[in-house]
Amino acid sequence: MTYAPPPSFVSKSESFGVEGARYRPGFLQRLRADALLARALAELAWQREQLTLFGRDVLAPRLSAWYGLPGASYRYSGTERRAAPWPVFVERLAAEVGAAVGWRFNYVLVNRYRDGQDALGWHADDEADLGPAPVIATASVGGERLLRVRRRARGTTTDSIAQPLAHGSLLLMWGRCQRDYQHCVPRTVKPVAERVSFTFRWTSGGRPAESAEGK
Ligand SMILES: O=C(O)CCC(=O)C(=O)O
Repeated sequence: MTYAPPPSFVSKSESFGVEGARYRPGFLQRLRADALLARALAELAWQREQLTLFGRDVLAPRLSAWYGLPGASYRYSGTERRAAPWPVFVERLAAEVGAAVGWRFNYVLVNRYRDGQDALGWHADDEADLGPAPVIATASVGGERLLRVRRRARGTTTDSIAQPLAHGSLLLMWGRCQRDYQHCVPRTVKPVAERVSFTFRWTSGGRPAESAEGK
């Protein structure tokens, strides 16, 4: 099945110059976004991942947590991340995001940027577990950070597009976006409040009970 965002999402969101990506500010009302941030900071099982970069073990410059449907797992950077059962407030967010974009999600990678020094490097969410044209939706709460997006073929940061990700916003990527582009959340020297992003996906890794198309 070829995915396209529903008209109800398109009418409330904006294009920012990246094919297969749209940005919706104000997806969550302010008080709801405030409460979600507070619960995420207090209740999720944050870990600092160990990554292997250019043959060296380094600690990720951010905290992360993984949740989803029973059995769902996701392999990236050479490691399998099995989802812990999602807490009810995360499951509710998954359902709301899914309803808004017309898709189902069985897995969320949650990233926590404690300050401007926490970041996420250039990458595409193009792992085999996500299929050839992943639908990926990111709800952001907390301090506003820039998402940078660049075409994979060119590969320089100077021609990247910058999209601010505001408190309560939703970013959607689909179709060839992961194949054609990379994205990152760069460090910033600006004073910035703590931020949490919930990146929802459908993974075929592990034993997910149902298929995304059976929605
Ligand atoms: O924190 C963000 O908005 C980006 C998250 C992301 O790129 C990812 O989880 O793959």
